[in-house]
Amino acid sequence: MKTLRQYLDETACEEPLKDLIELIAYQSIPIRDAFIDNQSYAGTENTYGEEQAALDKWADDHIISVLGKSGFVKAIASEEQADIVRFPDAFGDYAVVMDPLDGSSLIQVNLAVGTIVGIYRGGDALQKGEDLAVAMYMLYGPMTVLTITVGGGVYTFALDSDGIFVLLKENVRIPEGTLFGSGGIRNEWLPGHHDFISLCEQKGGKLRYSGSFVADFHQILTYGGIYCYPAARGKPEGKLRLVFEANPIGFIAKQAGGAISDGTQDLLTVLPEKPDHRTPIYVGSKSLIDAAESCMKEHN
Ligand code: FBP
Repeated sequence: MKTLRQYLDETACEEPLKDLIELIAYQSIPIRDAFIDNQSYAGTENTYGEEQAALDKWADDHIISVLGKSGFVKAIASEEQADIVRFPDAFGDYAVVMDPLDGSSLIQVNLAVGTIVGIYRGGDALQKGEDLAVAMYMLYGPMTVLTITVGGGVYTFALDSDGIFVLLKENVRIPEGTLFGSGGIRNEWLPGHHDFISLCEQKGGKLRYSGSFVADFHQILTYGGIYCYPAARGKPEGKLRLVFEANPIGFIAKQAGGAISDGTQDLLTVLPEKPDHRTPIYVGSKSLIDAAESCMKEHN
């Protein structure tokens, strides 16, 4: 089976970028091994006022330490850090954006969670999603699966028993499906979102919402459909973060023939104002994104 490195050697990526991608992907092994000793909450809050799981902090500290020592990375923007972490003496000129452990409320219940990563050239972490060089996530489920794009389509790899990522699927395309999942509290949803979810239900769509954005997106990538975390009454920005969550996942979705929106526009064209820029998110099959935007427009 083709390995991750063999796939990367077939792409236009420069050698240092291939090395950085592999370095990040294989941190999934120590992160996976850290689950058993990091089941509780850390007793601290992140910059969003969310309780940090011990594994959120462990994965964040671990990846920042590994990347800092590597010399490849000038800047890291992490969901678990209030500010951008800088390495001015790095020889490389990449910037990494990451959600070290997405879906952390599911750690204690042993459901699938993941690590979301985006890589930019030019050392600046606050770039538009459409300017990503690489978007990837490692999903810790029954298998450890890496989903990646370097701009030439989406590929998935599984970690084999020798600890090597081997090719699972190539040139993955998001089907036009009907699965749907929505965050937020129904009686706080805005009318446009209410209408959209009713439309999904009228189409006979099945509800799929686990509490982990990355796991729910992986289901959409496979079967088609849509994941939503909408704006709500008093929460016009929704919950999720543009830089660490929306952009890498949205870049993968677009490379797989899908789309990402905030309900009114392509999120990959939005320049982040600050690391903790929050945004409503609709990501998945193109036709459902178009339908969601139409529902929002009717109520504008
Ligand atoms: P983090 O776990 O990285 O904070 O991510 C946010 C998240 O957990 C998503 O993975 C998930 O889809 C959503 O929030 C769940 O939110 P809620 O509990 O409000 O439904």
